[in-house]
Amino acid sequence: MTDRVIRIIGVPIDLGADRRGVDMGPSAIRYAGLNARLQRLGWQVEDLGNLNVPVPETREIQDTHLKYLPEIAKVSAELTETVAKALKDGVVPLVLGGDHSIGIGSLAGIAAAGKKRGLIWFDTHGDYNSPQTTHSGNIHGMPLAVANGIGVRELTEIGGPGKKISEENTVIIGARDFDLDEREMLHRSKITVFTMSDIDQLGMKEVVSRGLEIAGRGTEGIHVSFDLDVIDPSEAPGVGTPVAGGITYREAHLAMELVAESGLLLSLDMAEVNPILDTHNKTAELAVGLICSAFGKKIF
Ligand code: 5AB
Ligand code: MN
Ligand code: MN
Ligand code: MN
Repeated sequence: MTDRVIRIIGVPIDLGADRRGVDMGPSAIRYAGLNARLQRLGWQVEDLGNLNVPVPETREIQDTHLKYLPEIAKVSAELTETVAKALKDGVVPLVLGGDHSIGIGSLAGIAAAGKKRGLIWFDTHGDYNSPQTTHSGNIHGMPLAVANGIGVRELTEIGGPGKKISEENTVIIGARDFDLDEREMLHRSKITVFTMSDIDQLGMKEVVSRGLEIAGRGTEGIHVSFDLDVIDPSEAPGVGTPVAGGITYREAHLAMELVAESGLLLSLDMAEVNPILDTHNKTAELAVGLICSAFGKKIF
């Protein structure tokens, strides 16, 4: 037996995205057998259930540059407290999305718990828009910027003032679709970006090794925020924002296996599973497989 505990926190939110359906992500991931499979790996699992999230039908969009801001700010604040408490309790938070606006609360919670952690953000997208640069007004395109202190105070000050990440220890892996101004802002930041082209040229093993070195340098460990849309839509059709040219099934697993081997992983988000667009829960099952790889599942 082990005293290692994973605390599951479901966040059934799709207010941050235009397309409906990712609010069902936590159910689909649990249905794919998450809890039992983690237990089989020797983990104790505490499932907190889901946070309370309003459905869009009961709300109105007030600001088209920041859709559902008050609702998302409220959910993010609750997630911040829940993640901070998990870390204070000495357990590993596993946050199930929901759209990727969950990254706001995860990262604020880690900061609120006083932890200096590196970050690896697996994503097709930069999620580095501000209310000024966004074309969509969707907050799931903003969480990394918010964590870096860019955006409105209703979001950036959740969990306290100041940046929630250290740019020098932040790495994006798998990027292939930026908005123009977002790209500019990322270039000006100290965040390291490994694009799909870097993965093609260097291979996933080298990219993740470099990413772990950067994220782990001088930190207590790392947080991984995994947006399923980083995987090619042929393998992960059920995602909020599918974009061709993503990483393969095996590259994704290799990445998580290397994360596990590093011993650095302290908390994890799985975001953007969309059961409406999925085929027979394939993407949710992939999400569970990746979570298991990240938490130490070995093939042999
Ligand atoms: B995701 C886009 N950059 O801001 C925007 O899935 C897409 O969490 C954001 O990475 C995608 O709307 C957000 C065009
Ligand atoms: Mn994302
Ligand atoms: Mn994405
Ligand atoms: Mn655009």
